[in-house]
Amino acid sequence: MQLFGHPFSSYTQKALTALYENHTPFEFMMLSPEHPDIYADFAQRWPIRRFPLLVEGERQVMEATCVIEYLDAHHPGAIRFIPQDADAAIEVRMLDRFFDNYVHAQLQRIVDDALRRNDADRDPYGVDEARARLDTAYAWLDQRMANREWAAMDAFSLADCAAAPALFYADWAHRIGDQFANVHAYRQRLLARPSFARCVEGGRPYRPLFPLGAPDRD
Ligand SMILES: N[C@@H](CCC(=O)N[C@@H](CS)C(=O)NCC(=O)O)C(=O)O
Repeated sequence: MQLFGHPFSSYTQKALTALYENHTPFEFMMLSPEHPDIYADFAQRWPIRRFPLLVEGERQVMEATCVIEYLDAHHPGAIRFIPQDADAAIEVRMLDRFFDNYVHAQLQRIVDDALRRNDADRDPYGVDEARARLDTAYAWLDQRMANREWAAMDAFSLADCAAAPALFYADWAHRIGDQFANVHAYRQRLLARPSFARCVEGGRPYRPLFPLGAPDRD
């Protein structure tokens, strides 16, 4: 199996967390200017050019959630990312969507805006909207996590793979308020999880790339 991605990319980290959880063997295909051939292969395989992308034989899987679904179906390990029970699986997928749409996508709007070179291309209205949505998401999550260790079904799952990089970077882009103690505690549990801690270490050398300035913590 090959995983195309970059160690500092949040969605790559989502897939890597699942791979590391079960010690699943794979080859990392580094997408960077130093490896133009790998990037050309990736771009030819997936013209949308969003990573990660998983390749196994003739099969290729786009979208981090689907990569994890694929791993769970074809390379199952001790940690099952999707519960067998249909209702439990719905809850896990629901939380995965929450983290992708209402945390991760909002943080990406803020980061993407900061990456724009020209002030004329900036979208302050959109950034304010993203920040407000993050505050709403933090508040909802804080209540949900009041008596929970993991996001869904009392076990580490796809939802936590989604949560880890989303909350890690969201806090950098739009600080999680001190009043959301349950979200902070959950983020710390995710950072302490060996699989995600490995992702954070892998991305550490690239922190100068963070356009808003990576804070001196984590
Ligand atoms: N919906 C995709 C999002 C992937 C995504 O946005 N990846 C970012 C890196 S974290 C990317 O490919 N950025 C490159 C670009 O926008 O050109 C998923 O879930 O995998």
